[in-house]
Amino acid sequence: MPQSGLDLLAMFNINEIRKDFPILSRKVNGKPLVYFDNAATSQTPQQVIDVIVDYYSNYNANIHRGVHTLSQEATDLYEQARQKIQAHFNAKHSHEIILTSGTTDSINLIANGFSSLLKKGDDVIVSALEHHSNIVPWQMLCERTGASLKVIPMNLEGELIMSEYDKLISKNTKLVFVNHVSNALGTINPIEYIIKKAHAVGAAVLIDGAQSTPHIKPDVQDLDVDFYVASAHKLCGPTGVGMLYGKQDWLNKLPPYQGGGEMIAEVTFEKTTYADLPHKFEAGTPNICGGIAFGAAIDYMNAVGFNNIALYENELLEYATKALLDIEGLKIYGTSKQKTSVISFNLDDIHPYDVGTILDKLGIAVRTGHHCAQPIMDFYKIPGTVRASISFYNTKEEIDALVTGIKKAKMMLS
Ligand code: C6P
Repeated sequence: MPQSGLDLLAMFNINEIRKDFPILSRKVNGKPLVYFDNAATSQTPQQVIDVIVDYYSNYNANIHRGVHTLSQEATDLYEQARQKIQAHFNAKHSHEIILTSGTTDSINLIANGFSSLLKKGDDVIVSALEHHSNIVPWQMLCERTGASLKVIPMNLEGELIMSEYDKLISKNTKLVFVNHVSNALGTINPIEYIIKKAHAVGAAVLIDGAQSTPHIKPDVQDLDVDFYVASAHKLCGPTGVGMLYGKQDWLNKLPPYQGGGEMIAEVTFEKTTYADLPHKFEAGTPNICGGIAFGAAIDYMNAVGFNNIALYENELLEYATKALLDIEGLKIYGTSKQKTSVISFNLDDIHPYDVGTILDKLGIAVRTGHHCAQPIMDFYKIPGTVRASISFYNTKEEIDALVTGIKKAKMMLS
């Protein structure tokens, strides 16, 4: 029988979930840690920490190289992780999943690959809501090739203006790259529409899923997206590992990114031939433990359940938005109805850094500044914001602590 939202929420036992995260019981500056910097990096459950310890205690070896037992066991675990990632994103083939060092690395891999495919007169389209990681590699690509970078503008709510996108897209458009969710504002972008429109003119689409994957389970086949990228550390996995999904045809067409061990079929001084996918894009010894732990993090998130996560985080988002807006002088940036649990705000004309520093003294971790999304701050003509990014292991009591902390900061700084 299908479960209603309420049934699912009843099954979501926040006290049990919090027990999975050892760091949540530590103190910071003598106060219980309240961690609201989840969009920068998420915390790690014991189930993932155990996998990391188990790897170094029992399996540590290089992969795809050794005939010995340890190497074969480590290889099996690493390839099983790839299959977990494939299943999670619903990629057709496991070799369409390239393990990288993170979102930034994945985007650079694609931007580098397109160097030989673009020329003067071609357009590539980015959005006003991007993280620097999804701007700078493409600017560098345009400098190398002579292609032009066009920008989908945003409105005051922090949403992309699709009628402007319709005007930008043309037969010259070769590539469109937007994030699924904005890291600075939490806006969920209409990627289905963006992908359809791009494909109608024959352009490829890369979706930056760094901020969507902690909240949403994307189906890359259903989306019909060409490239989808993410970082493990935003979804309860370790830092230094991430993924690139690419359609098989595109990955076969693009040249390798880096040369080195394991990405080759045969090497002579006259000529090198490259390995098949996915190894063609995985030069050198990878982050083996990180990849295996990424698989464990995906298992963990799926055990919690993405429906549960969305329902619970949405409840926290509504609760927090209402409570924060009751604070006089507090302004929230990013007010789209389609958003994840990210709240960016400023308090009167107080500098975000000062608010963040006082919150830290109270044990509350938020991010302050431009969040690696300077064009968004320029749009609002502000130096930055305070960003509270909420995860499924946060509580209403922690939001109450944040509200009390902000009121205290306002009193001290006004
Ligand atoms: N945003 C934040 O605090 P890496 O660093 O490669 O794992 O991810 C880069 C990246 C790319 N795109 C988006 C939308 C992102 O949010 C990030 C990382 C963090 O918002 C750290 S700057």
